[in-house]
Amino acid sequence: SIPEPQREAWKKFAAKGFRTQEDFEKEVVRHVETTLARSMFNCDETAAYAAASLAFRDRLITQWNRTQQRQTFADGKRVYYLSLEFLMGRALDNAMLNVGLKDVAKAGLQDLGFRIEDIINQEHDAALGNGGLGRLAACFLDSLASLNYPAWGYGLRYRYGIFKQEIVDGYQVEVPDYWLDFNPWEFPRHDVVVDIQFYGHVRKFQDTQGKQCSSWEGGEIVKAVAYDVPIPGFDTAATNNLRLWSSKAASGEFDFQKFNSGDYESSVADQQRAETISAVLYPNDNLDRGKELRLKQQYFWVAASLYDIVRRFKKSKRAWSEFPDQVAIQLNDTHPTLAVVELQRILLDLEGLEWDEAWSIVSKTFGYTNHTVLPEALEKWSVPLFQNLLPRHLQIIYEINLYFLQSVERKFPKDRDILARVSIIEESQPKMVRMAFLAIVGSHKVNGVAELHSDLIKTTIFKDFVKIFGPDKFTNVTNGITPRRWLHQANPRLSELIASKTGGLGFLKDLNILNDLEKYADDKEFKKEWAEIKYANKVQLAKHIKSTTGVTVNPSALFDIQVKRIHEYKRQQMNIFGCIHRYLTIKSMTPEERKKLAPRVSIFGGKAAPGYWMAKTIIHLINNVGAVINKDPDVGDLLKVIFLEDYNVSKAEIIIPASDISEHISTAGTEASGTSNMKFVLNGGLIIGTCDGANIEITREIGENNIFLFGNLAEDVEDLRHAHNYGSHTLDPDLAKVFEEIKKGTFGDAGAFSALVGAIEDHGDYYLVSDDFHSYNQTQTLVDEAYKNQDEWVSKCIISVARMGFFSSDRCINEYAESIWNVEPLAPEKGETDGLGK
Ligand code: GL9
Repeated sequence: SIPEPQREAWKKFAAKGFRTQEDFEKEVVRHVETTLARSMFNCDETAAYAAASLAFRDRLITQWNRTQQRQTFADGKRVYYLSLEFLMGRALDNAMLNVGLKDVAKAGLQDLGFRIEDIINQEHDAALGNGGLGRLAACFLDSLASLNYPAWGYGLRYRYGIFKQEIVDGYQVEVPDYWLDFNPWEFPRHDVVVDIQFYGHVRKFQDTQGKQCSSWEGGEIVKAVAYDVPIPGFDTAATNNLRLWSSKAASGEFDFQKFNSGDYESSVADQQRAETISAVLYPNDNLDRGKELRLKQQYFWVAASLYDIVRRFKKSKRAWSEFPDQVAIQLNDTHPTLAVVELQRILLDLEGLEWDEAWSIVSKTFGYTNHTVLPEALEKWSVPLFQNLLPRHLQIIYEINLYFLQSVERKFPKDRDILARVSIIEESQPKMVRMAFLAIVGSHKVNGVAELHSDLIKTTIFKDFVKIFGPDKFTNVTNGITPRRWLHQANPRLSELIASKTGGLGFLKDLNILNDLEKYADDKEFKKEWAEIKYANKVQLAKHIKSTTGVTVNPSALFDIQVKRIHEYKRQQMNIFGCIHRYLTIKSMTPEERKKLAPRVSIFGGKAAPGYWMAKTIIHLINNVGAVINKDPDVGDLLKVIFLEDYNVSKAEIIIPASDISEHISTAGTEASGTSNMKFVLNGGLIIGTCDGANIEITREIGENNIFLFGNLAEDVEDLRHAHNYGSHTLDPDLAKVFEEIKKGTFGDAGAFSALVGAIEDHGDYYLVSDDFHSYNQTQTLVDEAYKNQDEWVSKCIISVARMGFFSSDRCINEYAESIWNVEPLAPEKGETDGLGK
């Protein structure tokens, strides 16, 4: 630290960050000319994007520094959100809006010869996530900063994010997403480097007091280098940190000896192997594949993050027993569960605490969020793989399990079966470590992400643990979304209209203010403006559709949208079968009858995991159906079927504000929450959905007159499945007609779709497509009817938006803070804000 007498000089020159348009332009030009070494003669939009981003980054880092200083001085509890995925999307627009200087930037860029929209569109999405789980983490970071919570995110800096999807001849093709070519939003911290150990063996020894000790030795070392991404809060100077770890070979160099002796290939192999750890995001959604490299990623990230957290704690010179008062760590799904074991290892082997003392600290520190009940998604790691990669951790897991099972035995001495059911080690061939069980045993709270889901985990997959630990350990925190990105940024017109009626942008900080809109639900003038905004958003999407698919769609038609990862449980197949059913109905009508129909555009988007063949077949079918229907002159505007390529966060920002109806039609009990359902309603679209996930709470909030629910209930799913397998399974007659048409080859080679049809016809229809098909179509007919009455439709939309306050991720984060983390916000002081021109 700088000595007192010199601090005045520092204060005088302390970075402030721009505040006026003139200062912004000055910063942009300076970055173009110095940082980028360009001039006004070769400054294209890419360079202007880079310079504008750097100007904002400078500002954010100033705020970041102050926030960190303030938090360090306050010396209070911090939250650490550990997530393997952060699906951030673009940063520039978000930074401009959160800092509150978008207008300044717009005018400044215009003065320098650029349109702000073009500049924003230069940015590559930061796509370090698969879907809902990763985007939830991103919304949480926004809320944590906006609410002034002292919080850090920890993740991996993948060189390749989720792949880009191209559609070639109707098939999905995956293209690597190399996004780091130029990323102005990160700060490499080459001084924050952690050595991470793998493999090796455990040495047992007695210390000088005769105590039995263990030491993990040998193996190999990989370096973790920190990259920091500033996370600005909305309308606050608080700027939090997302720290992403990148892997590097320990030597940092390739082997010159091998190189000189002509062994060129293996000379760089070590380096490459080390860098492989953080190279790619695994592209699976709701699926565990048990690959060694994935376990390596998990340990690498967890060990680096814990080292960092423990180092920060140790600076405060507190007693270890105070660790849980200073540190709350949230496990986003089971991916970071090794953190439980790693902290126990640090306390036991490195800090010399006794087992019980260490374990009491560990189990007060962690909270675990479960995001799915799908059995194929529950992580398990093979014991032999573990033994080889992390020998000491496996020992500790066995010990945790031993003490846990002993306590269970004491509690249920007569129940022998329970031990096998709840053991962290599954007695299979090979044995497996059940990560969810480890996470439950190692955490003080376990939560699901919507009411139904939180009930389901208590009554199904974690039932025994409720008996063991009592019901209070299990809780619900219904997911939320940030209204900053998903209303203000994605739908600026609607945001402005709402602001004009609710007294400014306050609703973005307290979303319950939306309630004020309800009194305009019958206001003619307001409804007109509302409808015009929806139409303008649809025109914008229609343009996007035209430019990417070549298909012309009518913006006056009902836009029916289903965008999300492609998965059988989400039932995009039911939607496309419904489109075929609609098509057949249209074909069978007289021209007079057709005139009475409401024109519809069915829009799909989403990626299939590269190894998920059935999901890829669904994409193929959607494209083939579109190719037939879209050029059938009998159909015209009455039905168009569109598949939008490469669905991602920035496309979602265009797509979501343009929906009239969106589909959230998972088999009841399978979608833990869903979050796009919330985004669509918040943007003035209605939804058609099953009684699943957060749909249920959305219904409770907005009222059942404002949502189109259909289908079987979660409580009936098991019986229906049983009946399919052991009773007689008759196909819904309309679905049978759809299948006939597919088999005739109307949509191309029928063989290509036989597995899709067969799963329903012959293999038990696990996702209950046939059971729900009739009520689905009937409900779609109700949607058609309702849409014809535009006046009533718009009122429903307004009322729904007015009642969506509950689904802000701010509410959600406050619930975590109060009921799980026990942390308080730490607001910036006035001066901190003033100095930055807010
Ligand atoms: C998910 C659930 O499937 C969603 O229903 C839930 O809304 C989110 C966030 O809680 O978590 N769990 C999960 O593994 N994914 C989810 O979206 N998958 C992906 O993120 C791809």
